[in-house]
Amino acid sequence: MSTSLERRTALKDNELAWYERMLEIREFERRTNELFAAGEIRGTTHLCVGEEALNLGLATVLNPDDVIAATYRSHGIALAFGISTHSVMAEIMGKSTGCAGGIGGSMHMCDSSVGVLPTSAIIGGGMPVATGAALAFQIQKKKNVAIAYFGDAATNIGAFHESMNLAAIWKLPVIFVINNNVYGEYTRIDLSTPIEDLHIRAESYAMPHTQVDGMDVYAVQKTMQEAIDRARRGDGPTLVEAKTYRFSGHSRADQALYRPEGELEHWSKRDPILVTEQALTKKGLLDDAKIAQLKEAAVATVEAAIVQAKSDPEPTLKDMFSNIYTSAKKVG
Ligand SMILES: Cc1ncc(C[n+]2csc(CCOP(=O)(O)OP(=O)(O)O)c2C)c(N)n1
Ligand SMILES: [Mg+2]
Repeated sequence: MSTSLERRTALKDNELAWYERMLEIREFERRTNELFAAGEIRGTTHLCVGEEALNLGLATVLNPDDVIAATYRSHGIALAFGISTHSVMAEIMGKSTGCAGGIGGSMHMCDSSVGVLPTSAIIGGGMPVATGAALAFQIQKKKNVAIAYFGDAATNIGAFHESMNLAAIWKLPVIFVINNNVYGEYTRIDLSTPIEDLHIRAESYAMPHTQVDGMDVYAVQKTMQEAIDRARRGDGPTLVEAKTYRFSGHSRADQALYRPEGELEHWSKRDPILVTEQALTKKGLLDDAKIAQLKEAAVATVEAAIVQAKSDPEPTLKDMFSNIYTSAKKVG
């Protein structure tokens, strides 16, 4: 079985592998939803369907020793960054073989070998963490960058403004990436936020900013590369707003019946899987037979991960106290 780092490296300059990983994320989310509905997984979950190109766009331009602090909607980030389907599924199922030992669940993905800092359920929680990681890189004179990855609604929270301000004044190597998927929980952006184009908020902090089509992996890569180059040169942070769409409801129980009529259908035409399929077909890298074959392979990969995770052991009671520290010593 390949390591997270190998799975990450396998994406390098391999466009077909980006598409395959997107298919894997899509199928993973489809099956995760089914497993929750069937009561086979406890807790809740937040699907990232529609955000696959953004996930891959980030994973393919960052180096494995760069870091990302993402949110509870990050199964796709975890898979794109290299964590195995089995490890992510086992975590969601609360099994000890999961990437957080089965203690964290759906909202807590992590793997330091590929720079995935623990994802956070607290809105805005990852932004000061990414900013702090960038400060550490700067102090250590390293050329690495940190990504803060968060939703549109999170730009209304204090941590966003505090992190942006500090990053700008200290020229930290951090890129703030808004996944603007139009909704925050059950509320459309126009009901919670007075502007639709969120990147202009960077003006308040004299920070470079831009907007990108988050459904197009190539566009994400290009935009991110510019921001990353700026950060590595020592020229400070950038705010990137990626326009995506949340194809699912907010969390597992939500059917998103509050969507305006036709909105989902409108965005479905820009489905990132479809957009990538069209681009790769045009380049002669895909045809209908190959698409069908790769889709079948994604189904098999995810199914194998589920079968394995189902038979894995649960964490023990003692594991509850592993990795817990008091001020001076490790408890468990
Ligand atoms: C500090 C805090 N406040 C409120 C919540 C409840 N909450 C969970 S998700 C969410 C909406 C976030 O929307 P957005 O930032 O757009 O991210 P998305 O879910 O669309 O990815 C809210 C308010 C929370 N988890 N943390
Ligand atoms: Mg949102």
